[in-house]
Amino acid sequence: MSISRRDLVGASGLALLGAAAVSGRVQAQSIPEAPTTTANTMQPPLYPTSGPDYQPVVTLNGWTLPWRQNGDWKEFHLVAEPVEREIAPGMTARLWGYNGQSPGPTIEAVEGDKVRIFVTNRLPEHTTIHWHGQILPCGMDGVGGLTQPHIKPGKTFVYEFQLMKSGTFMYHPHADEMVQMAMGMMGFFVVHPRDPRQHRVDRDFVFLLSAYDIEPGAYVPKVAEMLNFNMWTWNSRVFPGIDPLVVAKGDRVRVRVGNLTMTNHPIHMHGYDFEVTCTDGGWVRPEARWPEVTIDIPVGAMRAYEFDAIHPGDWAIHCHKSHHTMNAMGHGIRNFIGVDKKQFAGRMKRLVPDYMPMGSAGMADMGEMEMPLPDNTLPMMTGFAQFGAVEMGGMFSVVKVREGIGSKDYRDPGWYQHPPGTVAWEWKGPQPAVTRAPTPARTDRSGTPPARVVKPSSHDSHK
Ligand SMILES: [Cu+2]
Repeated sequence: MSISRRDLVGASGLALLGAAAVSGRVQAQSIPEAPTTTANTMQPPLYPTSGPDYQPVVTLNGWTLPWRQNGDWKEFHLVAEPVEREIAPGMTARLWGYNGQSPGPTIEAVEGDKVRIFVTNRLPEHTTIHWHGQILPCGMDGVGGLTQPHIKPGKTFVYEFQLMKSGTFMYHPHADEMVQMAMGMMGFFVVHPRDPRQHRVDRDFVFLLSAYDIEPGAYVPKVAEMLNFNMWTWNSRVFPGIDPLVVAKGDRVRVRVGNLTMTNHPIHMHGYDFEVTCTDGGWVRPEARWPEVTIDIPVGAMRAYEFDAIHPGDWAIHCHKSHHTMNAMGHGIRNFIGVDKKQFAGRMKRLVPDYMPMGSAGMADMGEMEMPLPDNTLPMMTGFAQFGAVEMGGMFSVVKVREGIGSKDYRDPGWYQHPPGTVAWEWKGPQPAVTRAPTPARTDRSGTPPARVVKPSSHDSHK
């Protein structure tokens, strides 16, 4: 089938965007530089120096992609490439990402902006980028094979579209998607309102939920994976490697969470109730909001919630699936609660001098113990705070609300100094008497008590 000149004009998106949004192809004469970073701590927000004012977002353990203005267009350059990401101190993963990191840098722009995004492929296989949630010409939607040819290794493609609405969006490949997302290819795309007074907040945090299957001791995730992920990350980091969310008392705060894992995550924040104000579909009308303390983030979706930071403290924020606040563990671990392993341990130590019996009372001892682990492996749960071991891993961090933090200051203020008399305290008086519940009657395997309980008879006692 031959393509006529008229078809090419029709494909440039004029019908949707109107006469003002002419194709910028002729202006795209050089590729802007592709900034890159390997820093794994939060980089300072990128305040706008021209155009409409906005409160920039901060990306946990990440950064915002600088752009250059070229005529009417904001030009960005993403490079898809293999990266090394420290998941937390003690473990590095070999992932795929953008501009030196997984996830890629956050793209920030303003409603109405025309953006031109150069995408260079330095992966060993082809890729594309889909702009999740954006309203754009179909040919810019980034679905390999369906809306564009794939970007072959070594090639650069150009995406051009106008940002039709403000909100929170994501970007990720739509080519060999299961593999490329399981390797860490994703990023946030935040569009600020043109009117800076709309939806204004004082702090605006973004992070993406991603999951990996990395065998203890390995560096590269398994990609032929459907459900068995063992690293549950925010921006490809796990606790205690996740930045705290530092907030000044009195701030209006927004937290935007996108989920590109293969399961849902109920994100729970302590100390506050809050409301969802935005999804990847757009802003939620005030009369349609309801209070929550846990927000389920479905697969392939974003939720932004807001609160007024009026309660100072160190407030936990975490996924409420308790196995998502743990790192890789042996799936074959049996439940030894209630089992006395002392005798067994003595015999094991003759064979294996380092043997440590664990788990007879629960697994909390694993949070405190520095066990020998294979190289490049994190403990199943770890992290310390001012009162001891936190016994967490994976999707866990702390919202640190403090008085007197500067409006542009995101540095960790340390642990919260609790006012005297406001911390749970140990009872030192007489201990309560231990009363035991009566032992229930024996039951058979079906759970129903035997029809007749045989009592020892005088006949039996003579045997
Ligand atoms: Cu989760």
